[in-house]
Amino acid sequence: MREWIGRSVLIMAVMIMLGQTGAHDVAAVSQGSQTVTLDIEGMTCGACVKDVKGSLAKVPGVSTVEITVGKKWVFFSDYADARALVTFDPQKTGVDALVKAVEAASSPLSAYKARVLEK
Ligand SMILES: [Cu+2]
Repeated sequence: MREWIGRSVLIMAVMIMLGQTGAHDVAAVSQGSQTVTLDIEGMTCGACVKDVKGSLAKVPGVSTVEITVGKKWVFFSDYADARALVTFDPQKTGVDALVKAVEAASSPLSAYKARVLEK
């Protein structure tokens, strides 16, 4: 009898866990955010990173912008090897607008270019 109760508790726990994963998937889909990785060209210092990041963050529909730069000799930043991970709402904006926003951050001193790496 005791073993039977233990087993049904276990089955119920598994069912609850499965139910939760299902609900989580639905929530993720209805939220509808998309992530894209852009390869950014033309940045040479931390100020460039700030400019590009700010320009991307200003695009309506963009929720997060994360810029990572490469490493040279272990601790020097390699700005030539940079990427931006952008999360956005595909109903409000698109990859083309993000690429344009990176280019729009260009100044007479530095021209930035973006290329889509992964959607
Ligand atoms: Cu710079």
